[in-house]
Amino acid sequence: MRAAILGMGLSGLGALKLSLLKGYETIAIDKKKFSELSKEARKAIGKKAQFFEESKSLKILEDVDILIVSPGISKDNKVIKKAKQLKKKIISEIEFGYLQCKGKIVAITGSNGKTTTTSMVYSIFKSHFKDVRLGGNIGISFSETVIDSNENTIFVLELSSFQLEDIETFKPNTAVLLNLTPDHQDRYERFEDYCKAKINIFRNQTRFDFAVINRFDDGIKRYEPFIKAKKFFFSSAPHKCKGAFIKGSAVFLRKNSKETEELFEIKALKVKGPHNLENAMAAAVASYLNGVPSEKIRESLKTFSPLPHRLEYVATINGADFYNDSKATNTDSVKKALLSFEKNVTLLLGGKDKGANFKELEEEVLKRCKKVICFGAARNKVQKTFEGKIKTECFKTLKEAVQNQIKTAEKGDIVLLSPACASFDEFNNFEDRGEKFKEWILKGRK
Ligand code: UMA
Ligand code: ADP
Repeated sequence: MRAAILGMGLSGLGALKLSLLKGYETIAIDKKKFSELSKEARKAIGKKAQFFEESKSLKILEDVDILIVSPGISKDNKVIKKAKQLKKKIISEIEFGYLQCKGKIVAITGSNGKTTTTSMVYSIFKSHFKDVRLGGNIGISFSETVIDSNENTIFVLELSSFQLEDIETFKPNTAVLLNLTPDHQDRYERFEDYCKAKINIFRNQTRFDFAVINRFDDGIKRYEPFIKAKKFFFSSAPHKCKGAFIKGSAVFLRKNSKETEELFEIKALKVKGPHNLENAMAAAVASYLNGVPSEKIRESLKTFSPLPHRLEYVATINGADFYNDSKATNTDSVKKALLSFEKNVTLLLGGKDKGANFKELEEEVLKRCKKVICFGAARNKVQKTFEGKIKTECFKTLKEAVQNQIKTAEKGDIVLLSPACASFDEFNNFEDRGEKFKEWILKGRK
């Protein structure tokens, strides 16, 4: 078997290691030069695999049996086009990992809350199962986690729309869909195309599998009839379906029409906001369906701390609380951040526009904010949206915007970086943006 792997980032590297382990003759391809690849990628390729720069790889494709593609690579890529022309089998890295995987899979997707919910499920599972692996869009390639696994391994996977787009046989035993709201408008022409990619998570499931679904998400509703797996729901709004619901101050699980069981006290959660409560409900249902006892679900959720860059409290300066929500790169996550505060919010919006419609934020902004700070490459588009409706201020960089807030924020203010944009205009990624934001604030506090 001769496998070519396109993209030598995290996914490609995982696929390369797995391919070599299977004894395949392996060819690594990337648009970068060999010397520009990560140290780990260069080491893994070593003498065991061949490496070709993208532009020089077209000829070698004639002799390969399969092309394994990384999720971030566009369908217009010339290697993919050539492989198609040659009628070669093209599969995604997730599919490749799945073909070698013997264990049970819990896969989590949605527009927002994936990393939080996946981390919750992982921490619950670790309290109960021996061999649990975390992977997918969370920064660890699925293929890499498959190495050394067996039929007793349980995989907890965060999956993006990019990773679900091209699956063929991938079938999680439990699939969780948190919500469907606009994101990645720069990759998908229509919202429907993006939704279809996400819904693929249920595609190969049968009635012996489980689907865990948000009961009242407008985006999800129309796809529900196509789901063949056993459906369990969650919602903070009242419902009578099987799954997680709220009664009084606690979350309960309805197992069937007769039997319910208390899962956890809402107050016991350390994570903030109604969206995080729903993430915890989804994680609890997925855990119950996989046989974790409710005491262990309760204990793990109680100790689960908010992840960095997701509505993360940073510091209080002159009585104003500063929050880092750098991971909020679409309008729905910003809406959820705003819903977590009553009033007096100074909202920092901007960065690299992903094609968002900032007008979607208007209702909550007008209800809860005292001003909008527009920064970065998208600052003019943000300002145009809110000008004349609420006070706006404009800064070329996030640093200038933050330094101004450190000087001017008043007691009782909530200064919230929840940008609704990607970070790449000024930063390497959302983590870099969040770390710098925190650093400037902590320095400014002294
Ligand atoms: N490359 C080419 N040709 C191209 C384009 C890229 O050779 O035309 C090469 C690049 O030079 C680079 C590699 O491909 O070496 C990058 O591949 P990739 O973009 O697929 O990224 P990976 O490093 O493999 O990381 C991917 C996910 N990234 C994307 O989907 C963009 C990671 O999610 C994931 O953690 C990782 O696989 C392991 O599963 C990150 C992400 O940003 C967190 N995801 C997006 C999001 O959350 O919004 C979807
Ligand atoms: P993802 O991995 O889907 O990007 P994260 O858990 O990293 O999700 O959170 C990303 C952003 O979305 C953060 O700003 C977070 O506060 C917000 N968020 C988390 N859960 C939800 C949810 N269920 N609905 C909407 N926004 C959410």
